[in-house]
Amino acid sequence: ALQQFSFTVEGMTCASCVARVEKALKKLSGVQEATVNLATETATVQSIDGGVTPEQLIAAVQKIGYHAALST
Ligand code: 9UX
Repeated sequence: ALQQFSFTVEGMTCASCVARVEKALKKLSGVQEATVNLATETATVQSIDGGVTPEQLIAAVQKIGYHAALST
């Protein structure tokens, strides 16, 4: 089954930023879909059970230069 994660992504200023973040997320193990909303600064990821963790998703976003954190 799929699990869904949502978290905040800050520091994006254009549509290419969005594409960069989505691409980085989709590379991770088990990720089926990743959608980033620039206006709401939110990423939503669908991943297969037992795949990537939220911490790994956030680390991948930070690695390419954006600020990511678990939503509160
Ligand atoms: Mo747009 Mo984002 O020109 O890092 S790609 S600002």
